[in-house]
Amino acid sequence: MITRRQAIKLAAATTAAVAVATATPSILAQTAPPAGPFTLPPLPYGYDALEPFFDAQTMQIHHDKHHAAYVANLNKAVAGHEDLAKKTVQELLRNLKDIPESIRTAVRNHGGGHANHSLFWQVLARDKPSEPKGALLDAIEKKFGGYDAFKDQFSKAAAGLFGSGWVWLTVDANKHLLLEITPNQDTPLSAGRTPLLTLDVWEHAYYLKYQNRRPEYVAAFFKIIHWDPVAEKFEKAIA
Ligand code: MN3
Repeated sequence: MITRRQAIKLAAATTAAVAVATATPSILAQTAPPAGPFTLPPLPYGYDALEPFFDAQTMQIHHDKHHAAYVANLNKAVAGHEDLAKKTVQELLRNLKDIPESIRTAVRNHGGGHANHSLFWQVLARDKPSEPKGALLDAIEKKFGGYDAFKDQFSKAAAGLFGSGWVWLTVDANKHLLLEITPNQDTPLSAGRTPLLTLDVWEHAYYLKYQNRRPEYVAAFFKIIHWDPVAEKFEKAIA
């Protein structure tokens, strides 16, 4: 025979068990990110492909954790907005003013994070020509006074960027090259420019290998720029 006290305890335990059982699926449903519409592009090379300049551990965490989180959070932001889900992330970022105010900051931050990293992976490679050529080189010489001068100005911009952000080579509406910096995950796309080349200057991009030595990270970047896709984007932008 159970006492009244035992019966109350049993009832409480049963209620709690039921509450846990019914709560669990809805907690999962809230925390599991929607599978789309945006997806994490695979790295176009192995994690260790850019060693010793960018280390494998940083590449793995940077792509699989940081970039993945921007994609997941972008998907959360656009959930329930069917019209936005049909657009590319670049289209969203080019027209931020058209995004509902309630999710505009989330799209700017996480959409920016997705688009910026997607470009960043594309413009890196080992054992490719270390300098631009052709029409892009001509434009760099005209704008910056030579490739070395460009490299110097870009490196100084990266070293001097306060906090977290990105350094860019872009093309403006008049088809002129620009050197730009943006804070956080902002992108020159939102200012009407076409990004060609970019460098992630968030600490998560270099801290494991370079700690506070950001200039060494920037110097390493210049050894592994893949200029072919940069030149292709330039030629398309000025066509
Ligand atoms: Mn990053």
